[in-house]
Amino acid sequence: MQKQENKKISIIGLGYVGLPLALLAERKGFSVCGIDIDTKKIIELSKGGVPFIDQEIERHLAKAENISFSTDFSPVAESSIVIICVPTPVHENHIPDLRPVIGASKGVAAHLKKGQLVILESTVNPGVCENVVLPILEKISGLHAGIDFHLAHCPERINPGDKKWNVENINRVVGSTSEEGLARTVAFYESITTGTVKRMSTIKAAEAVKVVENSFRDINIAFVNELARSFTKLGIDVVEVIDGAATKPFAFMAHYPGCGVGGHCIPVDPYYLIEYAKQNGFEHDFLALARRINNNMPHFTVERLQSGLNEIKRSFKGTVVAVLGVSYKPNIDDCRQSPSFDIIRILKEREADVRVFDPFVLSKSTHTSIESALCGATAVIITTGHSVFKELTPADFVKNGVKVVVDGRNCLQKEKFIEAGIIYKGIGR
Ligand code: SAJ
Repeated sequence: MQKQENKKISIIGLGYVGLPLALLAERKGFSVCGIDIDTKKIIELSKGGVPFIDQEIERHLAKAENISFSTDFSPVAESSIVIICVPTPVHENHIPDLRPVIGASKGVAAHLKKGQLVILESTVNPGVCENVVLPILEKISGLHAGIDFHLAHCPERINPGDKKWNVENINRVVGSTSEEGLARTVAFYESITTGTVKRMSTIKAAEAVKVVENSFRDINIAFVNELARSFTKLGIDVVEVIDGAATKPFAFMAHYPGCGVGGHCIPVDPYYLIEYAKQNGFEHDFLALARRINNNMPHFTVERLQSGLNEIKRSFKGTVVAVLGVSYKPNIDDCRQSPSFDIIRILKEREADVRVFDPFVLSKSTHTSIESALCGATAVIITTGHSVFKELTPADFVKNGVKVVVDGRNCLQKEKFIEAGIIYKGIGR
C-alpha cells in the first residue's frame, strides 16, 4: 500500500528551479514551504515579489494561497517530502563545488523525521547522492536511509525562457536508493506533472542522465564552434551549411556557433562528469576538449574584432567598443558564466575603451540605452541574441559612426550590413 503523503512539502533553494517547482506543487494541492538562506529573497517573496524576471512566476505567485517562505529549516520537520534545488556550480579551476548541496543537506538533516522522502533535484555527478548527501542525512539525524527515510534523485530540467517546455510538462527521470523511495518519488512527480516519469534502476543512473544530456549539448556546440573557426579560413558560411544539413530529417541535430557557452548548466555539468570519472580512473578527453573549444570562443570573438579593426587600420588601444549583451542567452536576465564577461575582460586587457549595454542586466551595463552605447563607438560586439538587438538595422550603426560589427550570435542580417558598408564579422560567417 503506497504511503499517503501528508501533502506538506518543503523546497530548499528558490531560484530558477525551486521557485517554479514550489508554485507548481502549490497549484497541485500541496502545502508548500519554500526555504532559502537568502534573507533578501525570502523577504521579497513573502511580499509577492519575484527575485528574477519571469512574468509566469509572478502570475502564479500572486495567486498562490498555500505557500510560505522561510530562511530556517524547521518547517522540514512537518513535511512528508523535502526537495533540494540548490545550485551546483564549479570552482574557478572547474572542480565541482558541492557546498550548497552540503549546506542544504545539513539543514534538512537537522530536522529529518522518520517516514520522510528527500529528493535532490540539483544537477550532480553520479555518486553524490550516495556518497555525499546520504551520509550527511544519516549522521546528523541518526536515521537510516531506506528504512527510516528515503533518498531519491530527480534531476531538474528547467530551461529558462523556454515557452514550450516547463516544470509542468517536461519529462522526468527518477532514481532512488530504495524501492519505496522510487515509488513515492514517481508518484509525487506523476501527481504534479503531465510529462512522463521514467524509473531508473539506480540513483547513479538518474544522476548520470542529466550530466550526459548537457554534455551532449556541450560537445555539439563545440563541434559547430570548431567548424566556425575552420570555415572562417575556408570562406564558407557555417550557419548556411548547418541549416543545409538540418534539412536532413534524421541523424542530425542543429546547434549553432557563438561567442561562447554560458549558463549554469552546459558549461558546468560536463566538469562534474569529467572530475568523477577522473577520480575513478578514466579521462574524458573528448568532453575536456569540447570544454576547451567552447571556453576559447570569447578569444576567437575578439580575434574577429581584431580582423575588422585591421581593415580600418585601428588598434584596440583607445578604440571605443560597445559590447551589446551580458546575459548568457536571449531575453532573460541570467548572466551566470556568460561569455560576455570574458570578452569584456579581454578587450580591457587590449586597452580598448569598453562600453556595455544589456536591457535585461542594467546592473552590469555602463550605458542605459542602445543609442548611448553606440553613439561614437567605432566597433560593436553583439554577445547575446536579445530580440531587441536582432531588430537593429545597419542604419542604427552607420548613423553613430560604427565601422565594425562583430555578430557574436550570428543574429544580424549579414548581407544588409555588408551592403551598408559596415565591416561585418560573424562567428563562422
Ligand atoms: N549555445 C550555443 N549554441 C547552441 C546552443 C546554445 O552557443 O546551439 C550557447 C548559448 O548561447 C548559451 C549556452 O550555450 O550561452 C547555453 O545555452 P542553452 O540553450 O543550452 O541554455 P541553458 O544553459 O539554459 O540550457 C538549458 C538546459 N536545460 C537544463 O539543464 C534543464 C539544457 O539541458 C537544454 O538543452 C537547454 O536549456 C535548451 O535546450 O535550451
